[in-house]
Amino acid sequence: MSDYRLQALARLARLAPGLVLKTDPADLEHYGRDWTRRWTPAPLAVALPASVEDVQAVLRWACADGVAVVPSGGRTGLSGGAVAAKGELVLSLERMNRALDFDPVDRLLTVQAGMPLEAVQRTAADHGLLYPVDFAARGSCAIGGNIATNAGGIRVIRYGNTREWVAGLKVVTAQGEVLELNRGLVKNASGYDLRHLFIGSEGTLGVIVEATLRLTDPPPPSQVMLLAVPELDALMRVFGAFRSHLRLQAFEFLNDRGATHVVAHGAQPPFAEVSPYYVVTEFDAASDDDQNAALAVFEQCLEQGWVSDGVIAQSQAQAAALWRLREGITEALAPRKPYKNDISVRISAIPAFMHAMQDLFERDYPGFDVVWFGHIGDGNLHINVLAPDGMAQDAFIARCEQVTKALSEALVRVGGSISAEHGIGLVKKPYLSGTRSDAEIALMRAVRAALDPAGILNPGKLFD
Ligand code: 2HG
Ligand code: ZN
Repeated sequence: MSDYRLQALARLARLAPGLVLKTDPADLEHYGRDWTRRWTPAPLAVALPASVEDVQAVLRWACADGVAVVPSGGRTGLSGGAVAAKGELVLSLERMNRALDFDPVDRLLTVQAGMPLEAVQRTAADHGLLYPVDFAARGSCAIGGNIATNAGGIRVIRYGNTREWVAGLKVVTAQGEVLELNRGLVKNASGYDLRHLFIGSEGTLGVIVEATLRLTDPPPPSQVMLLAVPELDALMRVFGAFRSHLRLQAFEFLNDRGATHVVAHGAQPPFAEVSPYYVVTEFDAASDDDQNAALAVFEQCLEQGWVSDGVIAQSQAQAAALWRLREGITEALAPRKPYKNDISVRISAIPAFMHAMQDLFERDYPGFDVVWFGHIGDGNLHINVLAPDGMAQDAFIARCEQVTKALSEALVRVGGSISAEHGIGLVKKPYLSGTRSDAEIALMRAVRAALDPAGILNPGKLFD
């Protein structure tokens, strides 16, 4: 490290004595990467503040010294938004992980940004309420990162994205100012709602240090069902039937390749016979009427030939086993370094779009292992492609990028999005202009320049 950099870090340590600063190679590697595993981590150092004042000091120092800062939560992101590969300072909110306040009348929980999602959910449950955003990375991701990507997950169909649940935000701007946005108000018609600008901003506009989250009633008892679906066209028909007769909490699908990998990773095989597609759905089942409705809709789907088999969980353990088939996919595939797409189209466009995608993949990924799964009830599909044996990683990524270009063009035609929930980060930057117009991107740039004139916050992410 150059003398200048060392002196700069020494100055930072003096300015914020509460800060933990790490420069060990193992720490730089650990904090410099996210789940993308595509870039070699190379941060300058890792700063772990204990307070909002520490965060302010870091950002003031970074502005003065022209050091780029990468805000960092649980680094479970899949788009490279939290990667530090160019000498940036990683600003990890890991130590700021406590619940600060709960108000039972407002049903608001205020937490520090580094709190893991699962801890937020548990704290809400301790107060007899529910924080309903949920997804497989719940134990490792941090609420600040969830907000910075407007995280979605498996219950969006019922509860919406993270955005719906943020009633207030405390943000430190690039210049070290503290903004208190919306302060938990239900109604607030006093001009631009800046809170929403920071939600989904991928660490480019400010550092989220605290969030005031809305909580809701705990969900009624539910049941989990796994369905075998024989063909693509039947997926949305089953969705239509289930949605019109039941109150859905989740409606997820996976293809047989997904099931194969999760089973190889320890999950129970779904049925005796392999099916091209599977659905995992969860719905309210508070009464016998609900349960009968579920059986009736299942039988109706069976008669129509839209499902070929099904099983309903008889216990919590069985429900967890069924969920594992869907939620275990990311972990099961991770060692193979899959190339990921996370796209969305309107729900009504899903059937035609899935056919277009299937044609595209058959043409452009011949012989590749293509795993499809995701939140089909939200119009959100995940596509994970595995490199054929022996193909070098660079050649594989280059090939996948070509397919993503074609996918992005198909998305333009239907007005879809290149990122439904993972964010643009580094991975999807080349395709942003397929989802957002030139005018929109120009305005995004202007907003970023207004909030961070020195360009220190997560440079190179979202757009250059
Ligand atoms: C999920 O829905 C996550 O499980 C991860 O968004 C998706 O690994 C992926 O591509
Ligand atoms: Zn997802």
